[in-house]
Amino acid sequence: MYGGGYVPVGAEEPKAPAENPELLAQFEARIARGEKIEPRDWMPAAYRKQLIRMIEQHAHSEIIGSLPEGTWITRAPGFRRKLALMAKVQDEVGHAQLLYSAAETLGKSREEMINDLINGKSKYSNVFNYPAETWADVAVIGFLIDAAAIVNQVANSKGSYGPYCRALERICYEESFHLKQGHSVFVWLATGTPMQRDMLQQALNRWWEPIMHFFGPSDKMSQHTETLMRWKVKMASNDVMRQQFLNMYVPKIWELGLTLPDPQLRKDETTGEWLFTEPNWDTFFKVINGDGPCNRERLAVRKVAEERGAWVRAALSRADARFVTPLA
Ligand code: BYC
Repeated sequence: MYGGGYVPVGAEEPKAPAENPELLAQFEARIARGEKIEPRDWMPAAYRKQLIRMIEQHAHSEIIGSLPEGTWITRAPGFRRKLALMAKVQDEVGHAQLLYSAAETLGKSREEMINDLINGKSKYSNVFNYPAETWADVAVIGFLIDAAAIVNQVANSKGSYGPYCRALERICYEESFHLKQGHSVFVWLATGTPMQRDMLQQALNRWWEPIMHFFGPSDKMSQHTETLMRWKVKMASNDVMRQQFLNMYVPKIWELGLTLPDPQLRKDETTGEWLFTEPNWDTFFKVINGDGPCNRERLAVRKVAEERGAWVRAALSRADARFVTPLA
């Protein structure tokens, strides 16, 4: 039995009816036992809505995330780098496919999700609203943004909603190859000529704040963490994931003799906590609400892709007989 209906983003939201307390208690007991919730199981309307929001944003992030690196496929330095980057970008689009399918199990159609992306109603990850100015940006994205995504996705793949967790498990396998690809380019540049090192250092300086933003606002500002963690959609808070990332990757960056643009950044050896300058959250909110350096360009590219692909979708769905060759 489906619990609660899907309310389109932006639609006048009817006041949610109180959930049946007995069903709610059974649902929460299943989650506490570590069971997976499947699409046809009863679920509270708020759980469904939160999952759609989060999985949809994740799917959009994969599809828009393929754009900054995608601009380097034609300019990759060498054939092997080009092949690897092409395969990586293709994987990211494949992740979007998996995630849109997972979100569809909750009742929102792919068409509605894509429309909400193009119209700017749905969000996607802040980091993809910045340009990839040099080849070193590809190294930073492939190494550090994929690493940040893995920290988030490995945790959430142990969550409660079956289709999302299964998609995340598969995505994490592929992301770990992406991380190796990014790490290989990163180390190559870090150990290259002074000009290559300098290009990498500059890319790192540009990307550091967006990467700190990637995990979401600090826990005291986060709107959804408490509910999502209670229902095991999110398995760690934004601050905990940020700390995990710093702990795993700052030493790897410093080891290569590179610096990070934060004079406060250090590990407090007594608590094990990383101390850092609070990133500018006004900038973050501006970027995720449509006013970053590349938001308009990213959505415009997506819109053109949708328009140009319309005939393919029509042919595949057999909605337009003109494009379908009858089988012999
Ligand atoms: N960017 O209450 P909070 C990849 C929004 S792609 C934009 O803490 P929550 C890759 C948040 O939506 C993988 N918006 O939110 C691809 C909320 O606004 P709304 C990307 C953000 O959901 C290509 C508001 O801020 N990963 O790997 O509890 C190449 C308050 O935040 C962001 C995912 O998408 C952000 N960074 O936690 C290379 C992971 N952070 O919706 C690599 C899936 C927060 O109320 N998502 N907001 O208007 C998540 O795990 C969680 O949604 C977050 C945020 C941890 C990001």
